[in-house]
Amino acid sequence: MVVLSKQTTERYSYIKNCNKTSTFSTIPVVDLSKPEAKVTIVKACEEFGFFKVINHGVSIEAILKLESEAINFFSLPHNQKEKAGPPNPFGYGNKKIGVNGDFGWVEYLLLKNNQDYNSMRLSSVFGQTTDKFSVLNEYMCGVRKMGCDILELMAEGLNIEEKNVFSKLLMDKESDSIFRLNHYPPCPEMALDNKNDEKLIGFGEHTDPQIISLMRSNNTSGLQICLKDRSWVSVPPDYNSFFINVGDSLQVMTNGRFRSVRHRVLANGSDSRLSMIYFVGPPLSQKIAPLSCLMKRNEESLYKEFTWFDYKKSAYASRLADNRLSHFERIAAS
Ligand code: GA4
Repeated sequence: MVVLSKQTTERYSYIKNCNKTSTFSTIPVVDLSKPEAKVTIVKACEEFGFFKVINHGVSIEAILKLESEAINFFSLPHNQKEKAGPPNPFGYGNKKIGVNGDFGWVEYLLLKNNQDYNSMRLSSVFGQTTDKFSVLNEYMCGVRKMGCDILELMAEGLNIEEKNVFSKLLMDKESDSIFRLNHYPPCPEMALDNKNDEKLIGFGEHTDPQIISLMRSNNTSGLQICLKDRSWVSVPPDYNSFFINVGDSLQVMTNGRFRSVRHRVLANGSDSRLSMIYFVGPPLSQKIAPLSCLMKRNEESLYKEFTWFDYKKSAYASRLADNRLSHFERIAAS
């Protein structure tokens, strides 16, 4: 349960005019088993920075086993979960997101792409048990494989000769990928307050700093994405599929051709939402810059040179809703 004190309730944000938000009915669906997948991926990344994946190849058993472990973890008494906190940046977090004053109606576990580290970080809650971590490992391996397939299709769709130009960043043993479990408990206040057309924020609007994010949730709604015209649309949940976000780093690597999608999660009055997100991050020393093979003649980079380490450092010093890429934009000399 998310425990709220009077002091923290005051720091929550609400969104007005929520009943006017429409449902995203034209969400691009990529069937990974179809030959047109690469074309659909590129179009979706250009238009929305977001798409849904079916026939993803991740074992449903692995998904359900991890979901059930996550439910068990979030059902533990608060003081037990706190033993795995605070998130520094890994570990258990409750309401507080990052270290710069963001709050949400959410509790979460942030984990590394390294099972030894994860079992050590959670040992005060789980002791030396290994079965929970093999469930996590199985899920992460399956999702990594899907991520690799998607990134290869992306390169093919962009007509890049080096098919693994993106996927090698995920498969590198130094890859700085991370994993997040988010639990949004039902918010009783929302159930009462619906008539006010105002919603409490579960996770505030932001873009992901990484390359892509691979998200699976249960069947509870809440996710919204921001379209090019700045309107917000609700994404209908689908527990059989994965949802993919383009992150800031991929926007840079494609020199702005792909769109890093702004998204948020609204709290729900009656149902609890559980999401699991694998954020594909490159090695810390990786230079993040537009790929030369994608640049047209005389096209200039929209961004200054930086490494993933530089970007991550700057991102973690920012507020959730900030436009993090603006510090790295190159202002064209007039
Ligand atoms: C957004 C994407 C991932 O969830 C995350 C988040 C991170 C955190 O929760 O600690 C950040 C946020 C995210 C971007 C700006 C900073 C850092 C919270 C925050 C205010 C794990 C990530 O990598 O960046």
